[in-house]
Amino acid sequence: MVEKINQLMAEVKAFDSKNPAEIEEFRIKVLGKKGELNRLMEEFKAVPAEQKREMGQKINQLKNLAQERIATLKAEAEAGAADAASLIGDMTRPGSAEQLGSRHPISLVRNQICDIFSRLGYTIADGPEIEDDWHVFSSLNFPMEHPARDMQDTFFIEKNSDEPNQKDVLLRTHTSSIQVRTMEHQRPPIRVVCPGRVFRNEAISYRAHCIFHQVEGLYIDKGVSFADLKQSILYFAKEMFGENATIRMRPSYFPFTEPSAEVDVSCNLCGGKGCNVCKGTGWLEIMGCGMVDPNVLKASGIDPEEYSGFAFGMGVERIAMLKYGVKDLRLYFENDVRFLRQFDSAL
Ligand code: 2NM
Repeated sequence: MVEKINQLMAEVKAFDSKNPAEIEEFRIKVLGKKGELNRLMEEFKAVPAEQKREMGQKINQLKNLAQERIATLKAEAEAGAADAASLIGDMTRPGSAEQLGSRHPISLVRNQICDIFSRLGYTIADGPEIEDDWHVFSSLNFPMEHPARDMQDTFFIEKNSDEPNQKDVLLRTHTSSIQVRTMEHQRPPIRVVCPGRVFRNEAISYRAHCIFHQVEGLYIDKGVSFADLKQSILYFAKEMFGENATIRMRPSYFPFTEPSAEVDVSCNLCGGKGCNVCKGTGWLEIMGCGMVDPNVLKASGIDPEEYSGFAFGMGVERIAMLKYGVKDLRLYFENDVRFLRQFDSAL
């Protein structure tokens, strides 16, 4: 029996585990109801009276040793689990969401404009920001003395002559140059929208910037009329500003269109009654348009006797100001996140 007790003592001392289930298993084996210790207690009954005192002490020693050892191992296992948890965190916790950026309002509105015309069968065309005199001015019926050709209005990169030639290199002042390039390379029917940055030598203020964004459109086919233009623009206005939007056209002048018009949309803020945004008129100017001048068609190799077309152009900053109530155009260029974050739910 002494031998059995000594053997169990050695076993208890040697036992080591960080696994709570293993420790529990060992506890049941030694201290459980049908465990080794209770079996010893059964044997103890048969121990001769003169040995009982010594045996009893030994069994008690074994019991205390086993209880202490198991308690220590259990505490260590728990502490180890807490350490591991603090190291890798609670694996069942939901992950922290990645902070997403938001689209710039100019991109949002530019995409909306392009989408609306895509639904009317227009494709999107692209072109260079650095252009020549021909594609920005001469082919578009701008006379030599036109003020837009002035250094005061246009950023020239190379100004080689005051004669009409292709040597002047400049930053495009409108995206019409893309439409000219389209007409030069494609036969009608042509239906394109041309989004892009344009550059004008202007003093920066809340309503003007030297870099801004345009979307221009061009439709050329046999028998295209002003009525087609009006209906297309009305569709655009309703898609952009809501089903209740109406438009009006005022006669205007552009070198590249004849006749030309300025388009107003009914003010969606006051419903046409007049407010501070529409300055009491009930109308907001949104774009210019007109029938493409026969000289412009001819310059790009399209026969104006066979084909006619309309064109339109709008400033993306202006449309975005009206749509989102932005009061100062400079906000678009400062990239202040407090401004930009307001658009993270807008499409
Ligand atoms: C506008 C207003 C009216 C226009 C004309 C052309 C082209 F290339 F066909 F001649 N492109 N864009 C146009 C016409 C642009 O912007 C206010």
